[in-house]
Amino acid sequence: MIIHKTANSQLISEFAQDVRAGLMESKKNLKPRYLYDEIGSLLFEKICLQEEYYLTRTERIILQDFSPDIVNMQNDDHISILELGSGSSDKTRILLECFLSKQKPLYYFPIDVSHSILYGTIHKLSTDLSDLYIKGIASDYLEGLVKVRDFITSNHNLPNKKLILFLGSSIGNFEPEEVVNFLRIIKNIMAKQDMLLIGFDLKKNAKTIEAAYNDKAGMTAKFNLNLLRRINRELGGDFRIGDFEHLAFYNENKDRVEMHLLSKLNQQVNIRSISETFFFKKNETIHTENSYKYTLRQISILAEDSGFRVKKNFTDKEKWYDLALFSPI
Ligand code: AVJ
Repeated sequence: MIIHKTANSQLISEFAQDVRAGLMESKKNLKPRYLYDEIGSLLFEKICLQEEYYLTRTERIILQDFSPDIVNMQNDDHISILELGSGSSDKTRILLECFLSKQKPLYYFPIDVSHSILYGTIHKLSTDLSDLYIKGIASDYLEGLVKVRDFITSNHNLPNKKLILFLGSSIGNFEPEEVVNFLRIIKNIMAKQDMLLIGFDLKKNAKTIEAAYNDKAGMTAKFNLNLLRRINRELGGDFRIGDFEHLAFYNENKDRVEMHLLSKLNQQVNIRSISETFFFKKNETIHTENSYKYTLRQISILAEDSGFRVKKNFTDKEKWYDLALFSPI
């Protein structure tokens, strides 16, 4: 945890700082990464099981259908697999098993900010898949990538060709002005023969998209509202959860789903650890997440803008979701 010293000499966390800054803005907002405390991560896993949340299910189908093709596109070269934000590695397993049918041993480097999730994943995968060597890296994406790259270059017995996975449409959380920069940094860490496989949620009718973020079981609502509970737990907030509601809609002009927490009434909220009081008007919202949706054309432009070309798109029959294989140019 990064600790900052404030003017009045209180020690407050980065989370506290970001909450204060986000709630002081004229359009109140909180960063999506704070949705994922332990409870939030469990709720997200439940979202992935909901009928309306087509993203996970569709990505799994694409991996089942096309893993052999993805493996074949590596031309029998031995590769090491790196994964950004591996989470439970549930779907990745399909691809890992497919690689294992062609190359043994296989080296897999999951990178995830959560120690506890990594630990569970490593344990499970290594008991189930012999011939899979796993080295988990608990850090954020780019720091983890550099670490793994350096590890691979200094160990001559490891395949130095890399396939980097970035699944689950996590790229959708990046703002358009950030995403090119992020991909360029990844490109600079890659060698010419390496490849990058990215999961993109594709544009489709608004109803289908909105249903995915408003599931009937209320998991997405719980996930979103948990952010307020987290502020109450960790920062001594006094949010009355029942006085806020989950709001998610597709903003077609901006190609994104927006998730907000809406104040049902005029109210004020105190947050003890930062000694602040925030005022909410009736229907005012806290913007908690954007989830961008792409067209195949936008994906190809994004690739070019960041120094890649799309080697191949793997989509489902309905073209709801795309796994794009990028290669550096
Ligand atoms: C993990 C960012 C891909 O945007 O669909 C799911 C997060 N938010 N339901 C997404 C999320 C609400 C998810 N990503």
